[in-house]
Amino acid sequence: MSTGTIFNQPKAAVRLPSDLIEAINKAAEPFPIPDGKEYGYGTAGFRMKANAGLDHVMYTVGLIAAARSKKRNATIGVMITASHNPAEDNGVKLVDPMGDMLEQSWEKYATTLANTPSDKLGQAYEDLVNEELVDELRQIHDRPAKVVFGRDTRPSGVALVKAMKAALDALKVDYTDYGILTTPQLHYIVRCINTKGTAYEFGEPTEEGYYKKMASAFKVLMHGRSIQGSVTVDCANGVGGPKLRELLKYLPTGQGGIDIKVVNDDVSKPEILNYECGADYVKTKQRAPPNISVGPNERCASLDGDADRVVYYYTDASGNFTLLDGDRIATLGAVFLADMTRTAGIDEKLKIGIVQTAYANGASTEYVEKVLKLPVECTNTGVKHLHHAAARYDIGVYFEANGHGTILFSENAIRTIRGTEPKSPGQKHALDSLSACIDLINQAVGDAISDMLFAEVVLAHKTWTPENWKNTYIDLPNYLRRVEVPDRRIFVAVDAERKLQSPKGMQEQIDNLVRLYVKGRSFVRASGTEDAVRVYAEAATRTEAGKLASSVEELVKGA
Ligand code: NG1
Ligand code: ZN
Repeated sequence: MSTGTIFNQPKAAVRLPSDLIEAINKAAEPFPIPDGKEYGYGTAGFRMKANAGLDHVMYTVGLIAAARSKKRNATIGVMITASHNPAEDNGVKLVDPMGDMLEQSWEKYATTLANTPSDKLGQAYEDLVNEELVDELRQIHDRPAKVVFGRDTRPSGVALVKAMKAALDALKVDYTDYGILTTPQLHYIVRCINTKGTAYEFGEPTEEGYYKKMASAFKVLMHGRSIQGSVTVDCANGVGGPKLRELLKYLPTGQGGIDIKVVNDDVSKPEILNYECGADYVKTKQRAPPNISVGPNERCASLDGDADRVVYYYTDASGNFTLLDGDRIATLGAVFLADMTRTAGIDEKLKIGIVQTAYANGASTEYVEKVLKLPVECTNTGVKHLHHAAARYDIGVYFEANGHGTILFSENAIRTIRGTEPKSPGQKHALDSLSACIDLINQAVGDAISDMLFAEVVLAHKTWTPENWKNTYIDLPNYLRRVEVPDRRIFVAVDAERKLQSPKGMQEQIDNLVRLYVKGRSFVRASGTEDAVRVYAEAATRTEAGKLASSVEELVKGA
């Protein structure tokens, strides 16, 4: 990857003061690119071994965050985390003003600057200024910038913050270090800051504000109801543990309250982060973390290492494990919101839709279309794609099967819910509940803690056990295989990543295999976060799903 390739030569170049260029280069000196290293801003931002040159990336992210802040004339966020990855990894993502992911058109700048050697960064920053921060009055670069950031519990985060601060200091940019936060908390804070004083004020831009907002919405939704039994929450020994414990101080217990048992919340031993626990472990292994012991049919939930994913599960009296994944949370939420809008008498005014990826279980898609009779859409993998699609509905429910997702309410939905005069106590209750959902569900980004509270509320409203929840539809048995190949880039997927365009002829071969199985479905795509290809297969029985997965895996290996 060569440097500066994405920058067009500006007609009338703006020159930054030479002492600023020198300051940028000088401050970058302690963070060189290791020999032969190539970086890329992918679906999960930058992610790698923390000691393999991530400090260089962090420095350049400081430059990008500053430039983006000037461009948007707003506060930009930076979250330092490697989510469900092992403890020795770390990563970083930029957060746009409304608490959403960095606009895709800027990802290439992040990649270019990351791949620029330290002594060329001043020049690369000037190129970026010319590309994006010059208007007729040449004033965009003169705007003040503001950057806020947080990190998960990984010890490497401390040094990474230092590298980024070096860039922000070189540019004399104002910043606030929020210390240790969950990913969704940082997104929440960014959105609060940027909406303060507007008609769309999101909340108090503090951690306490986050807990208070969620807890008061929870109380409204729980009014006169009770949650059956307790829920055991596995926090992956990550940041979700201490933050969930903090939230508990604001939540009611007893009648109308919630009994949360927090487990795997030890953040004092970095090496146990995500180790044999957490949402990713449970979803990929399709079993409970070995150290969780709960009674039959008791609800369990697992968060991932930065608390933006959640999955539920339980084990019945015969010892059968059942996973209630992101597809289940989406359908549970959609059922509830569809019922509530009907009771509130506003269902005609609001369009509800569900957005999934190809990894959604085929049975969930069928359930949404045929039973719930709601529109369902499939997008590329990666929450930014789902988020954009969901934003086109009044109530857009989006979840990846792995438990990452949220529900978006449009301006029209918020106005309708909060502006409709109730004509009966039942209608008033439904409108109040919907209004509280807008606050309980994190509108900025998928949030494990908020999603979990929402799921608990819905189960309480419906007086559903986890078994009732499971019985809404029966998942098709499925396998997700990770296949290492010499070059994953030859696997080009189209049609929301459900079909392969290349290697030539492979899709026809997959189609021929799929035809042999009842309810068979399989697709192949290159991972955006790992150097591997993923094979997904589902079929009517576990044996058949396994056979289909293996035969497609063989095709991929032979490519
Ligand atoms: P890749 O590695 O591109 O499959 C994985 C997840 C995504 C998403 C991203 C970002 C699966 C199959 N893929 O992407 O859903 O969460 O990581 O973390 O779960
Ligand atoms: Zn995560």
